[in-house]
Amino acid sequence: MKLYHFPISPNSRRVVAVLHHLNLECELHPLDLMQREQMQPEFLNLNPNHMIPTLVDGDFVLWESNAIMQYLCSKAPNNTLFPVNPRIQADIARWQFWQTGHFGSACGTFIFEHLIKKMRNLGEADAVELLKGAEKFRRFADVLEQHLKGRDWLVGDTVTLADFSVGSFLDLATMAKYPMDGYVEIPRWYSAIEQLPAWQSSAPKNFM
Ligand SMILES: N[C@@H](CCC(=O)N[C@@H](CS)C(=O)NCC(=O)O)C(=O)O
Repeated sequence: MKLYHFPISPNSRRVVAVLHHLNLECELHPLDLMQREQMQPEFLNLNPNHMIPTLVDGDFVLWESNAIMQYLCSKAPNNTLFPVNPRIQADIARWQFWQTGHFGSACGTFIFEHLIKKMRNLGEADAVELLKGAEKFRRFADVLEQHLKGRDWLVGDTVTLADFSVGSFLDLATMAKYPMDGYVEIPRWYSAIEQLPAWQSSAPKNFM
């Protein structure tokens, strides 16, 4: 298998963490998004959205990080990240969709305004966008905070794909200045993710 990725992207990192957690063999092929390497014709043939992560497994090409994570679990029977149980899988998928549709896009405003603009010399952060972003962030972070009360992990009593998917965006919380004040459960839960060997070994090297 071969994974096209960009190490600092949370969408990439969570896939790499799953590869490490499951001990799966996979060649990691970084694409430098700052150099627009995702626009190369060979890559566009694999993913016309020009987005990483993208997995190639023989003649099967898969994009969308959460789909890739689920697919990787099918390669490791009896894994506990995505156990073969319809309700548990639906619960995990619920958080993965929630991350993509809501929480990740709320974090995305801060990543764009505070990190990407800096990396690409696109000017100062826009105060109006940050205000709108903070409202959206709090709406969904409040749901996460509430859910985590009395729980170690998002689904059941062990780490699952849900934690890697939702947690992946928190690695940029300080650098991208998410409005984290007042939250207690979210940092507690994320620090448990940070202790996982697979999360540690998936960390981007030499970033900013
Ligand atoms: N929903 C997608 C999002 C992937 C995504 O947003 N990738 C970004 C980097 S974080 C990307 O490749 N951007 C390059 C581009 O849009 O040209 C997933 O979960 O895989």
